[in-house]
Amino acid sequence: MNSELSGEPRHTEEGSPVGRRVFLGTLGLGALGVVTAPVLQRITESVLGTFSGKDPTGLTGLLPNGGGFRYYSVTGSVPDKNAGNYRLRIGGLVDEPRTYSLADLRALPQTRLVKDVQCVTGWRVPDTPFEGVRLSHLLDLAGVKDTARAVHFTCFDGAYTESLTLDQARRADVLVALRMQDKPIGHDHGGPVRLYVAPMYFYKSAKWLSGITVTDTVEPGYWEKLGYDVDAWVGKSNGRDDEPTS
Ligand SMILES: Nc1nc2c(c(=O)[nH]1)N[C@H]1C(S)=C(S)[C@@H](COP(=O)(O)O)O[C@H]1N2
Ligand SMILES: [Mo]
Repeated sequence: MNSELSGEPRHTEEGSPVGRRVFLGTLGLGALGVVTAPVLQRITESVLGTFSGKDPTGLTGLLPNGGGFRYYSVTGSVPDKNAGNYRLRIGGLVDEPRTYSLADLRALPQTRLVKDVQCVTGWRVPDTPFEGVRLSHLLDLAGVKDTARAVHFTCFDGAYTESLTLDQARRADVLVALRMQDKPIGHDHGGPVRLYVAPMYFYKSAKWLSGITVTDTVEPGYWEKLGYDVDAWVGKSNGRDDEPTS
């Protein structure tokens, strides 16, 4: 969130865009100095490492509207998790809270979806395969209580959060994804497990997923507390019909 590249432009409640610099102005300069360098380094590494295969310049991910994915993280560094130490906890308003290892998740029925990825900042990657366990299946296995209305997601970066209404969470095109682009999800894309909310802007697809908590009200996620829509249907929210601002 401390650089122009890792964050998202924000909107006021009235819908008018607020530049990232304005937001940075609310942070202490000390924090800015400490955090900016690793974040930028991370992005550079990610762009050069992950995307150089598709783009010989290695710079596509830095360009507005360029092809391919961009690396996003609201934190400067994220721990690596693998089949040995990854855990996903499901709790809250459920009959049987439980913890899944990566092997547990792999043993459940897998669903593959191929759709377009759309970030609210404008970049888009068509026809991207995601594969994993339907969130609805995990909710059924846990046994959702009658009072439940929403689902909250936490991440092992220690900062990012997301939310869905229970109805949204039960859609067949919402996955706890183990694979992306027909391979295991790499660290930079939120591996080993990320959420994939196909019908919504990509900010809903929380990377480095570590917790699923069933709740009685929607608790807004990281960007949603900063003005993004909780209901992030592609094409219907977040000022996508507004004039471009840059
Ligand atoms: N944990 C976490 N998940 C996240 C984000 C983030 O900063 N942290 N950014 C979101 C946004 S805005 C986008 S566009 C996508 C980017 O995914 P990618 O890095 O695989 O391209 O992740 C989403 N999930
Ligand atoms: Mo995004």
